[in-house]
This record gives sequence, C-alpha cells and structure tokens, in this order.
Amino acid sequence: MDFLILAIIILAVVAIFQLLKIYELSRELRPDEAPVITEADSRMNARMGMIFIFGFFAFILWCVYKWGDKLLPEPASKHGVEIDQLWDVTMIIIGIPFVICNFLLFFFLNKYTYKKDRKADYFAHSNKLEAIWTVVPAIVLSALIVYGLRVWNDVTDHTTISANENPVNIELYARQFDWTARYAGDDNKLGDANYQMINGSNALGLITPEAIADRLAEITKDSTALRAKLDEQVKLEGIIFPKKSKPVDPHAHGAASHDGEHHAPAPNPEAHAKGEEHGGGHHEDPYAWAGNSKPVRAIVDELEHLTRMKRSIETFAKKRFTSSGDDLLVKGEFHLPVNKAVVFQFRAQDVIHSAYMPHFRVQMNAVPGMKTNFAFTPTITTAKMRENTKNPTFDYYLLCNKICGNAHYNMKMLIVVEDQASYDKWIKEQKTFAAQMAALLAPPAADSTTTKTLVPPTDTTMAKAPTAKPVK
Ligand SMILES: [Cu+2]
Repeated sequence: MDFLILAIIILAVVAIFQLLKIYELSRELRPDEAPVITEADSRMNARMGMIFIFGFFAFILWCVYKWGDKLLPEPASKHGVEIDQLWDVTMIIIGIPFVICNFLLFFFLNKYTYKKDRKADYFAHSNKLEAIWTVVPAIVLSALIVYGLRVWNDVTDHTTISANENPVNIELYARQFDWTARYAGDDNKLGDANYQMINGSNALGLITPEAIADRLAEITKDSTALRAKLDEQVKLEGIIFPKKSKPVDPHAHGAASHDGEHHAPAPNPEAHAKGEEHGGGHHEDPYAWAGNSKPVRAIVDELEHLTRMKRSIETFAKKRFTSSGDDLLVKGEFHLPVNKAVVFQFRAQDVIHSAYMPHFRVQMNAVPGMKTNFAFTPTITTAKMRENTKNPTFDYYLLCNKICGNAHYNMKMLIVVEDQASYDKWIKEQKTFAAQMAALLAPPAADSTTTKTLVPPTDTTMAKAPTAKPVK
C-alpha cells in the first residue's frame, strides 16, 4: 500500500515535469510577441499604487491617534524622560524622510505612466546624485547615533551615582521563577556571594561565617553518604582496589581526607590536576581500578566535585570577605524611596533572565555567572501615579523579560515607590539574612511565625541528601 502511494507520487512528479517541458518547447515555436501593456493598464497600476500608499499613511495616522500615547506608560524615573525624548526625536527624524520618499515613489509612478510615443530619459551615472544621497543620510544618521550613545552612556553610568549620591544599594536575584531583592543592610554594601554556597538555607549563595559552616557541614554529610554508596557499589560489582581491599571508611570526614593509603578509591583531585598539568605526556587514569564500571565512576566524579567545592569554599573563607549577614532579603514586593538614586545589581541562578521595569524605562539582563548593574532615580510615588493614571489599583512591577521557562509569565515582583519616611519604616521591618538563616536552621517548633518570610529552598535534593549508612 505504502509502495503504491509512493509510486503514484513519483509518477505525478514525473508527469508534471514532462508537462512543463512540453510547455517550454511549444513556447519556442510560437512567434515572438512583445508583452502587451496598454496605457490603460499602466494608469490602473499607478492609481492602485496611489490608493495603497494613502491607505497606508492613513492607517499609520490612525494607529498613532489610537495608541500613540499607550506605547509606554508615563516615565517614572529621571532618565526615563531622556529615553522618551530620544525615542521621539528618532521617530521624527526617520519618519519624515520615510513619508516623503514613499509619497514620491508612488507620485512618479502616477506622473509617468506608459504613453506610446513618450520615451524615458536615460543616464547611466551621476556623481552629484550619488554624493547627495550618501552624504546627507550619513550626516543625519551619525548625529542620531552620537545622540543615542550619549544618552546610553548617561543612562547606564552607575559609577558616578555610586560615588556621589549615596544611593540605596539593591540586588535583584533571579531564578526560575521568582525574584529576591537584597538590600545592602546597615553597611550599605552588598555582601559577597558565591554560587558554591547555594543550598537549601541559602538560595542566593551569600557568604557569612555561619553560612560557610552550614555549607561545609552539608558537603561533608553528602560526601559521607556518597562514600557509603561507593562502598556498596564496589562490593556489589566485586571491584578490587589496587593496594588495599578494605572498603572506604564511611566515617571519613568528607572528601577532604584523601590520603590514598587508607582509602584507595577516594578521589584524589590533586593527582588528577597533576595529570592535566603535565598534559601532552602520558595521561594516567587515577581511577583505573574502577575499570569500566559506570556507576562507580559516576560516584567518584561526584565525590571529586564535592572535594573541589569544599576546597574552594575553604579558600575564600580564609580570605577577607564582606559578610552578607546584615543584608535584608525580601520577596514578593520591594520598596524604593522617591527621588533617591538606587543602584541595582543583578544576578541569576540558573538561566538568563531579564529585569524589566517598564515605568522606569529599565531593562537589564540577569546572567548566571556575572553581575550586571543599572541605576535610576524614581520620581513618582505609587500613590501619585494612581492619581495620574486615574487608576486606584495601579502598581509598579518588576517583570522577567526573557522567556526563561514554563512559569516565566508569572515571574514578577511588586514595586512600591513611597516617601522617605514610609520607606524607612518599611525597611526597619525587614529581616536580615543572618536572622532568616538562623530561623531556618533552628528547630521548627522554636518560632513558627518566622518561617513565613523565609526564602524557600532552591534545590530540595541538596537539602535532603541521604544520610550515611554504617558499613560493618
Ligand atoms: Cu525569568
């Protein structure tokens, strides 16, 4: 049956091809005839062109009339006014030639319709014309670009604001699918963070002495569990270690104890690193004893990863860091004082997000592995904006403007702009990261009310790492 259908399709294609060939051949036989265009045809075309272009202009005017003031809401930040001016100037400068050129195009179509005994002037080249239509647009576009660049430099310059205006410092942290606002706290400095610190009680990976201790303890616990798992797997597969047949000690403290003598199968990242340094030479497999066992190699890889992480955390724990303990973590909504500069820092945990605050004319990508910045000064309070828009339920929002996953549409945060006194009152009610973490790590019965403000765990698998099983 399938073959029959295929045969029919092939035959149909061949038939169409043959028909086309016959048509081509027969055309050769017919006498040469010039395409017949009458004066009436040409006039008809010209008129249709005119109707089209005027219809098109009318449509644009209608759109501007209907939605021109709704493209963007009233700017509610200092630089927002500048951006809107740039937009208006650009639209006017490119809009005028657009209308003139398109009108002329159809006007000449109309003026010079085909007439039997009229012959067109023909010239191959004109330096003067070339010069005019190259130089004039070049000057106009250069002016527009310079203007645009100046506005851009002005709008994205957060260092001058940081240096001169004693701004509010806030971090917006993005992840699938919510935002966390982190206020700089008492020192007005955002504390340090590192992705390796991220765990169930520290979604932002913030660094404080307590967070470091918590994270190291967790890694130790995970490593112990992994070692027990490795031990079981090794037994199951009957793998024999090169020097000692004694299984790994599950009570060894994490992957940090890598003294190969007692625990032959323990991952040894140093040996590994050495092998890579010597590169080019003979590359020895530090886990040759594991043979081709995929499960064993997977566990060993994971252990090695944890070891590296632990080392890295221990290293930056020894250095001087700005503790994030005094930073305030806020979810759901965040507040800004009116007419005060705010410097934002953006980070992302998982994929690229984009912080979009349309009323303030702000959009900045939040990219995993790097920090981005933007500063602005809100100029209209939420209350005033409700009056201006005659909308009693108006609210400012921070939205995600990168399609970052299936709940992207719902990734938003309410922004409240208010006077300094109300802002000060609100900020006093917010909890520091240190306090939130202490509450989270405390036994649940201790204080049931505080758990409401906690940042939910980011990775539940991490938080629920299996506990080590004792091995006989
Ligand atoms: Cu997003």
